[in-house]
Amino acid sequence: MARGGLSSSALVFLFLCCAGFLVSSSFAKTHIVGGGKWTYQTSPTFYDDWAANQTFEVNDDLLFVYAKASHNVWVVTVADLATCNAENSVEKYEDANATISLYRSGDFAFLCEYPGHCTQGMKMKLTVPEAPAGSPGSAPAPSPEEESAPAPQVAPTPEDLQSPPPPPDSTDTSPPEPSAATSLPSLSALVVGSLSAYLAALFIL
Ligand SMILES: *[C@@H]1O[C@H](CO)[C@@H](O)[C@H](O)[C@H]1NC(C)=O
Ligand SMILES: *[C@@H]1O[C@H](CO)[C@@H](O)[C@H](O)[C@H]1NC(C)=O
Ligand SMILES: [Cu+2]
Repeated sequence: MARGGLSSSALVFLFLCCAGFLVSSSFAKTHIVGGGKWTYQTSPTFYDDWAANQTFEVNDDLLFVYAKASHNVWVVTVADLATCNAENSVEKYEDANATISLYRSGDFAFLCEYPGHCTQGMKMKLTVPEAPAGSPGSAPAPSPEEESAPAPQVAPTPEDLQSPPPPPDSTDTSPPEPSAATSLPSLSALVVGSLSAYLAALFIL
């Protein structure tokens, strides 16, 4: 009994840490812009294309990876982005590896303000969809054909579905998929699961 105590509490600790990490990470994600570096691109839509492939939610973060004094990130309007006009920007990130919060739904536009960099592909616009109102009832079951969340983005292509489709009966035990669009069902399942595991472990102790 006493010998088993240590390993059981260690197990509970590990489990709670793990569950806490998953819960927090399912609330706000950090998207590494372009999947790597914020730098020159041959295609002027390189970062737009990357963004169109992401599932953004309000309060997610963007991480721009670049070295200070090589590039920067200035926040502009979509209209100014079209002409690479930085002069109206009031939000300017100059330090390395800028983290920028997508604190609201709607359009965001970013460019590198160094001369010529925007026209060499260092620009990006994206849209954060509105959070579904009354989330519990809004997006309980992911439909197999496409996401049901209101997403004014480009239509998903077949290649978008990189993970196997969810089982048709999505009741309790959906796996905590970090990139899944609907985090709420799996989140509550996770909370319930970790609570019951915790109680079970207490009982064993
Ligand atoms: C979007 O994601 C799919 C699946 O991972 C990938 O094949 C495709 O190249 C991506 N498109 C862009 C523009 O990144
Ligand atoms: C920025 O991020 C890159 C990639 O993670 C890392 O190699 C670099 O050291 C970071 N720079 C700073 C100043 O944190
Ligand atoms: Cu630049």
